[in-house]
Amino acid sequence: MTAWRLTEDAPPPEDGMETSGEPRRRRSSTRLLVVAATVLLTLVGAGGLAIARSGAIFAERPEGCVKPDRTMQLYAVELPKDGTQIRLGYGTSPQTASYPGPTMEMMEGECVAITLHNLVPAATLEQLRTNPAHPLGVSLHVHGVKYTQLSDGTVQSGSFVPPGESRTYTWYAQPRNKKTGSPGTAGYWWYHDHVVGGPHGTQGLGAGLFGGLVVRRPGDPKPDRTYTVVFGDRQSINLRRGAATDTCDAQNPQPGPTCLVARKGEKVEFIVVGIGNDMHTFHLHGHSWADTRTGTVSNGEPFADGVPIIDNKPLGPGDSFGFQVAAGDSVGPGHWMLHCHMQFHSDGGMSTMLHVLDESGAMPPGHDHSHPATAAGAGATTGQHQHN
Ligand SMILES: [Cu+2]
Repeated sequence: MTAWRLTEDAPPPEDGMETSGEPRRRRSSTRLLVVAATVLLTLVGAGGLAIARSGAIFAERPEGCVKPDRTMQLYAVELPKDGTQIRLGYGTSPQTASYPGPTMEMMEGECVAITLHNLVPAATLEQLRTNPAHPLGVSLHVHGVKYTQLSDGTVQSGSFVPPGESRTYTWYAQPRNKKTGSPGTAGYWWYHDHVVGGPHGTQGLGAGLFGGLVVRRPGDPKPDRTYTVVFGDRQSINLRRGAATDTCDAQNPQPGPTCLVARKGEKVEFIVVGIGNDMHTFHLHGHSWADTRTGTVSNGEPFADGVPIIDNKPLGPGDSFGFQVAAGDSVGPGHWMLHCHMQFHSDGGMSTMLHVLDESGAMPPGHDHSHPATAAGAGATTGQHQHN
């Protein structure tokens, strides 16, 4: 059967932010002075200082971000329940909210202002609240890049969004700086709520308020598509287990949080994140990657034997990493399993598939596939496999 066919034509990775070109160069000493003076003037003259809910005065933007290069809108919404579980998601529009949320992409040197609109009903937030004294709201807390207290996304700093309100968060992808010793911010990161339910956003995270962030350095390899894979509690991948982790339609697979699909040879990027309380190990069948910042080794460079090539990587809560692989490289099209390698986790349903189609976007004959957990319901009987 050749039902598997990817019809859409090389879309941008998810519906995240697109980078707006190369970061500006602004690094002569004279220029630095001017910038420093501008920062001061901006802070003092243009409302660059703001008073948080707590009453403290904080800078609005990190040093180096004179003004945002880009702005974007982000919406926190309530999604249909998963059984009895309340589900929330971030989206660049209320209609496209999902868990994980949109994949964010920045270039080092870029500064982005993200306005978060809280459309989650107060009653829903009340249900998720673990302590009646805790304020109702959602927030945006990010890992890896720079932000001030006003963009911390916590109750303590007053940087959250009550129901029906909006707030702008500023992220700065600080570049490397030899003078200060800054290592830069390029890497694979994530963002999440830090307020829903309690002071650490545990209920918000558990409900779906999280997403991936990649910060690139000029010259980094660009992928053809990006998938964010979040390993969490109760043997979950993106809060789903078993059959629910993979809802690809064989006739018309649409890339998304529950459909990891690519054509052979496409550069597929994974952003892998751990949430919750469990340790995991991330394993992808048939593909391996370099254990470097980008998960790649530069083409044309002599192979560095000091860089391990791996196909399995430990992942603790709050950890994130990423890599790129050429889909089906040397191994061809097929249904390549992606799972947690802690055996009781994979046995419990912590397993999904990367579907690699041929170059024309079709699944070659003989590659029928059914997930064990879907086999009974879907009536499929071929291609069953064990997840371990
Ligand atoms: Cu696991």
